[in-house]
Amino acid sequence: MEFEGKKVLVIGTGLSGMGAAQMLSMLGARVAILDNNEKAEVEKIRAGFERILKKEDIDKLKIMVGPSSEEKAVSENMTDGKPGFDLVVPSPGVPFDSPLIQKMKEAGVPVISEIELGYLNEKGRVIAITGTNGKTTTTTLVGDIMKAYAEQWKAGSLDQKHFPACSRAIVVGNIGKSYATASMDTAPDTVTVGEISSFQLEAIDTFHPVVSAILNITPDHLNRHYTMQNYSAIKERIAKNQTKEDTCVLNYEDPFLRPYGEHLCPARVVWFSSAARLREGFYLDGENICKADGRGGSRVLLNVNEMNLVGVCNAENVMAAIAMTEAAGVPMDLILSVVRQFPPVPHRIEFVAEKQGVRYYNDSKATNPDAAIQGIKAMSGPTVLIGGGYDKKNSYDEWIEAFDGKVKKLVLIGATREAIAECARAHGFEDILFCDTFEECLKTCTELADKGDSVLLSPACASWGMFPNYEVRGDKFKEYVKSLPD
Ligand code: UMA
Repeated sequence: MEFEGKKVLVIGTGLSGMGAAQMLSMLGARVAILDNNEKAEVEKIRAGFERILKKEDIDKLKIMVGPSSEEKAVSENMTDGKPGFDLVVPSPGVPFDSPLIQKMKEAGVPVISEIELGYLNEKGRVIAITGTNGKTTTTTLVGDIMKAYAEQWKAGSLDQKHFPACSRAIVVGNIGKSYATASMDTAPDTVTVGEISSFQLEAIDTFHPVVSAILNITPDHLNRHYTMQNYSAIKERIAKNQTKEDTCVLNYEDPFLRPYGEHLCPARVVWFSSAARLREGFYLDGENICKADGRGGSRVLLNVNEMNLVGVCNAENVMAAIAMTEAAGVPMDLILSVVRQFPPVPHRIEFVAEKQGVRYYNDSKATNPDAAIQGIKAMSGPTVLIGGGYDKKNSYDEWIEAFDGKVKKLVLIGATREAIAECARAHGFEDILFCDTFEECLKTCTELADKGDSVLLSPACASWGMFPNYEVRGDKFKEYVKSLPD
C-alpha cells in the first residue's frame, strides 16, 4: 500500500501509536495522532517522537490530547460532511466498539490495527502466534530458533538451495515491540515472528502469515469480546488469509480449536497434544515429546527434563514452537538444540530464590484464571498463593478447583479480592486473607510460609489498578524476595 500523502488518524500514544505514527511519517503520510487520556501532554509526546523521528517530520505531525481530542479530530477534519481521513489506526487498548471507531467505520474510513499496518509494509515472511496463554514463551522460543537459523544460513552452513532464505529474524507485537516500527527493517529474506493478541486481530485485513499458531482459547478479555464464541472467532482470524500452502499449528486438546482445525481452518493443520498419542503431529508421551509421521511411525524428539521450562503448559508451548519452526523449514537438530538451551521467560512460573527453606515463584504473567491454573499445577507442595487484581469479569471456579489441596493460604489483593473470596468459599475453601497493599501482602506471605513451602505470585488477574503492567508487579515481587535474608 502507498502511504505517501495519505491522511491517517492514529489513536493512542503508547508503543503501538508511536510506532504507527513513526512508520507512517517516514513513508510520507500526513499523520494526526490523539490520546484521550486527560493526563496526556503534547510536550511529552513530542519528546517521545524526538527519539524516533527527524525534527521536520515531528513538525508535520498533528498531536491532540485530552478527553475532547476525539471530538476535535473529527470536527476539525471534515471533508464533504465526512471525517476527512483515508485511514484510522487505533492502538490495541482502544475498544473496537468505541463511538469514534464506529463513526469512522460508518463513514467508510478503513480502520486497521497496527499489526495490519506493519504487515502492509512487510517485505519478508511472517510467522504469527496467538492464544490465551503461552504466547510470549512460544514467540520468544520461535524467535530464538529463527535467529539461530539465520546465523547458520548466513554462515553458509545450510544448503541454500534446499533451505529457505533467512538473513535475520525480528520479534514483534504484543510481546512489547511495535510491528510498524520493525517493518521498516524487513527485507525479502527476513522473517518476522509476531505475538498477536485478540485486540490486534480484531482489525486485520490482509495480514497473512506463512506459519501461524493458536495455542489455546480459554476465557479472557470477556469485558471486551463479550462471549467465548466471539473471542475464539477473533483468535481464528490469524489464519483467515492462509491457504493450503501455509501451515496453522493448533492444540488438539482445545474444545474450540479441534472443530476449527478439522472443518474450518483454511491452512494445512499441524496438531500438537499433551494428552493424546496423535497419529500425525507432535504429542507428549509421559516425559517425552514425540513426533508421529501419519504413516504409523513415531519418534522421541526430546525428554522434558532436558529443558529449563517446567509444567505441561510449557511442554505444549515447546511442541507448538517445534511444529512452527519445522514448517518454516528449520532442520530438527537445530530446533532441538535451541529448545534445550532456552531459559524460562521472566514472570512465567519463574523460580526466584529459596529463602530460609521457602521457594518463591513469580508467575505475575498469569493475568487470567486459566494461566493461573498452570501456575498452581506446576507447584509440588504446600503453597501460599497470592491472587487478585484488576477485574476483567472472569470466573474463578476452575482456578479454585485446581488448588487440589496444595494451597495452604490464599492471600488476596486488588479490586477482585471480594469476588475471588466469595467464589473460593462457595467451593469450600476458607483459608483466605485480605491485604490492602502489595508490600503488606508480601510480608504476610513470608510470615505464613513454613520451611518446605512455596510462595507463588500467580494472581489470575491483570495488574492494572495497582501497577502499570504485570512486569512491574513481578519485578516488585522479585525485588522483595531478593531482599529477604538467606
Ligand atoms: N488510549 C486512548 N484512547 C483509548 C484507549 C487508550 O487514547 O480509548 C491511549 C492511552 O491513553 C495510552 C495509549 O492509548 O496512551 C495506550 O495504548 P495501548 O493500551 O494499546 O498500549 P500500547 O502501549 O500501544 O501497547 C499495546 C499493547 N497493549 C494492549 O493491548 C493493552 C501491548 O500489549 C503491546 O505490547 C504493544 O501494543 C505492542 O504491540 C500489552 C497487553 O497488555 C502487553 N496486551 C494484552 C494481553 O497480553 O493480555 C492484550
